[in-house]
Parts: sequence; C-alpha cells; structure tokens
Amino acid sequence: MTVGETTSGVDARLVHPADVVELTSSTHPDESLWYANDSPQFAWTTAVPGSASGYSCIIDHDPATIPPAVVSQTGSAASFSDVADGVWYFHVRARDTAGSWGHASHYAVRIDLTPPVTSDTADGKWHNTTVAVTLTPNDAASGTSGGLATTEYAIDGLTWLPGTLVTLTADPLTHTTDKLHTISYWSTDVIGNQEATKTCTVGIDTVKPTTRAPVTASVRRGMTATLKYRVGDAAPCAGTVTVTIKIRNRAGNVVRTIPAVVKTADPLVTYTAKFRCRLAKGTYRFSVYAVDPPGNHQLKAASNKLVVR
Ligand SMILES: [Ca+2]
Ligand SMILES: [Ca+2]
Repeated sequence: MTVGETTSGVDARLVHPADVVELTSSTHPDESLWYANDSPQFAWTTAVPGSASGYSCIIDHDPATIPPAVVSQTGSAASFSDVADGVWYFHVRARDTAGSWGHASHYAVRIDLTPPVTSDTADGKWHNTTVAVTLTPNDAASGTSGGLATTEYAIDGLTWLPGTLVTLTADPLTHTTDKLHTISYWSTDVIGNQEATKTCTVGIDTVKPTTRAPVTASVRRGMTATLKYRVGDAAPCAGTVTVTIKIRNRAGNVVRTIPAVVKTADPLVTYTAKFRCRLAKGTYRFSVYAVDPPGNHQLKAASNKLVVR
C-alpha cells in the first residue's frame, strides 16, 4: 500500500483524518505476487477511525490514479469479479464528514488464471538426420520465468523431462530410431497454471528406398514406349518416393531422362512410364532411381533393357 506521495522517503504532506490506511486484500495479500484469483477483495480503515462519510474507488491499470471527488460507496471494503489477467491497481480515497477529501491510496493486484501457450518448431515431416525441436512457452501475465514456471516434454509417451530443446536422433547405421515420433509437451506459468498437453510429430527415416525393373521393354521407333517398374520403402516412412528414370545407350551415356514423378512406395504395385520413342534403333538400358521425402536415395538403381526396333 502506498499512502500519498513521498519525497526523498519523507512524507511530504500532513495526514488527513480521512486518509485511507491499512489498505489490504485478503484475496491478494502480497502486491508483488501473482494469484489465480480474478475476484479481488479490498478493505481499509482511515487515519482517524469513523472520520469518513464516503469513499471513491476505482480499479484500473494505472498505479497513480486519483479517484474523482465523487462518493461511490460508504462501506470500507470493495470487491470485484471477472477481472481480466494482468496487473491492476485499486485506488481509494475518503471524504470526511465535512466534505473534505483525503489522499488517495493504491494497492496492486496481479491476476493470472490463464495457462501459457507453448509453440514448437517441429515441421511434421520426415528427416534422415538428427532433428532439434525447440519449445517456446509464452505467457502474457505472470510469465514463464521463475516460480513454478516449467516446460516438460516426452518423446513417444515415455519419460517426461523438463526442458525446451527436444532432440530426435537419427542413426543411419542401425536405423533403431526410425519412427514417426510424437513429442508431447506442456508448460506452466510462474504460479503453476498448466497448459493442456499438446503434441507434434517428427519422422525419422534413414532407410533407403528400393527400385525394381523386372520387365524388358521393347518399342518400335516412333511409337510409345512403356517402361515398367516397382518402388518400395520400408516402414516407417512417408509412404511416397520420387522416381526418375534415365535411359542410357551402349556407351553408357544418358540419352533420355523421364521427368520425376511421385509414387506411392509399394513393392507390389507395377508402375509404367510412357514416352514417345524417337531414339535410334538399338539396345538401351533404362535405370530406375528413387529418393524418399527425407532424402534417402536407393542404393542400386534397378535397370533393364530397352530395345528400339
Ligand atoms: Ca498465465
Ligand atoms: Ca525410407
């Protein structure tokens, strides 16, 4: 509570008999602390008990508001409800029985009923290298620093750990961490308002896709050639691969590239690539390349013969 103004720590004016003293709050007893209570109550007395004939009260966000010289109530207590989150200041001054107003008194209340909101940097995509996900809690009232503020996360529903940096390790040698990982997380603010658990996903896939070209192709020059192929990618994976086909002559030079297409990775499905064949008569080889969304390329491109008659 602050009574009137001071200069250099010395009270700069005389005490008015109706000055409000002992302004307290039973609901928010410490002005420096946050409370999860939006119904603050205040009570006070005057310097000379019984000297007041009425009071002027206001609650706002300004620490130094002087309530107007208009009696708003006669009792020496006030309460409010549904007060929004934030720092508020209750102001009160009293009028004595002769109509003279005392100095204003002020009381700060800090209200926070709202949990923080945590954001994440997960992209929900598949990766073949280690991924770091950053969790960032935000809280407009009591904040996320100190007190009961914390952020906790769990990877795939396992151990909950405090922290804001989540590392999903990729191991291309053992593939043991390959998975569509789910990160669960929540934060609390300084006074412990807890956010409902949120989740995000990050896929780790270090396994290369595979291609097959089980059928020899044959085409009359000038007609449409049909190249058959299959593509696979072991789970866990995104389920699609980007396929490119290159046709080489006997010397090994690429003479035609079939533009990349995205296909569902299913080793049981035979796909076809068609093109109008203007290649010279002869024997060629077509090779099927695949890359999965995280960027793993097939180890050995399947290939087969293309005969142009
Ligand atoms: Ca809060
Ligand atoms: Ca893969």
